[in-house]
Amino acid sequence: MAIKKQPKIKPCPVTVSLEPENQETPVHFVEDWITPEEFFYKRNHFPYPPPDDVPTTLKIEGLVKRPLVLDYKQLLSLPAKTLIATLECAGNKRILFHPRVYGVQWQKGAISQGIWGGVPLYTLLRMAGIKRSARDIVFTGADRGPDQSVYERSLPVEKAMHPDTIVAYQMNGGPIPHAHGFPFRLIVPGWYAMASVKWLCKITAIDSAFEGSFQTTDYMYYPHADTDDGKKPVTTIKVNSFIQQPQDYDTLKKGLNLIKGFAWTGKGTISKVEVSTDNGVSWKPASLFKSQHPYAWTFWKYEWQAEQKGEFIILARAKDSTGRVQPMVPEWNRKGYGYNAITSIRVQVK
Ligand SMILES: Nc1nc2c(c(=O)[nH]1)N[C@H]1C(S)=C(S)[C@@H](COP(=O)(O)O)O[C@H]1N2
Ligand SMILES: [Mo]
Repeated sequence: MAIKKQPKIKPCPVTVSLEPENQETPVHFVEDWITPEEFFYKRNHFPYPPPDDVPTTLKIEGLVKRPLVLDYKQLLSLPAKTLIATLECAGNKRILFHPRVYGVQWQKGAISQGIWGGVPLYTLLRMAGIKRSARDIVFTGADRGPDQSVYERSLPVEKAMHPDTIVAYQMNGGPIPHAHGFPFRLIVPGWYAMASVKWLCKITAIDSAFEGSFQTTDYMYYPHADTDDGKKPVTTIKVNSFIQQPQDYDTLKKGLNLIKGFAWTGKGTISKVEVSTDNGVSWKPASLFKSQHPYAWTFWKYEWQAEQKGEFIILARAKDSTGRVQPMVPEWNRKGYGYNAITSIRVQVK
């Protein structure tokens, strides 16, 4: 009897919550630079906006000389730019904080990478004639909370005018899927992904610091449990890494074992990844596989000759070209953002 060809077995997203939909990428099993839509993590504060409620036009108003309303075709006719950028939720790895913190209990998969195509935001702001008095640019999504609250975030003018901050209308070569913000979403490479507003329908230039709740209450680092002293906004992605293989508490055989993963940063590029197989006593450099794209993650691998049986703690520590290094101890904060302590797993060699 002929052996039937097996269908290709695929990973699937890891569900964190369904209403609203929050799902992780199966990060141990992504081998590509580009995360396909079916595995792309999803992070939503509100239910999805019904597709018919999402405007098909983008408004640009506030402190501009020529307020604009642009449709899909008009946006497509403007000079476009394509970039590969990592999106990482500021709450990625929240579950690892000690003491534990409240919020969506993300493990290590609130991170994905897409090819984003669209128009640099500065092109639109110049077309509209942004005024000198503008200080913050506010981005409004079309999704609504139960009390009609809105998802809004701002960028300071300098970051808004950065040539790589784009209003995207393409993800991975096609129109942006509804869950990821069709028709338009902001992409802010290098910043945690709360900045990349989905279902973008309005851009407003204002002359003061924006004070919406997703900017002043959420997405702030609160270093203390019971006071707001020392609070700071969450912005740039910290240097970080992930071990894809082996997995935590795997059992390995004596001999050659491949340790691999990826590393990323929101500032500069990854310059080094070091691996320790003795809980930090000694460190060896991993081989890096860098993308041409400055905002893409870097794959790394290290071949470990496991000579002895026993239990081992394997660590990975990434450095970036600006000199930032993953710390041994994460910066604990009450809302659990920006966890980037040295990546650690435990394995048994039999
Ligand atoms: N309009 C809108 N934009 C949003 C959000 C949202 O809830 N509503 N969530 C933000 C957060 S916190 C993250 S991490 C990313 C998630 O993008 P994704 O679902 O495409 O992966 O979108 C950001 N943009
Ligand atoms: Mo997020």
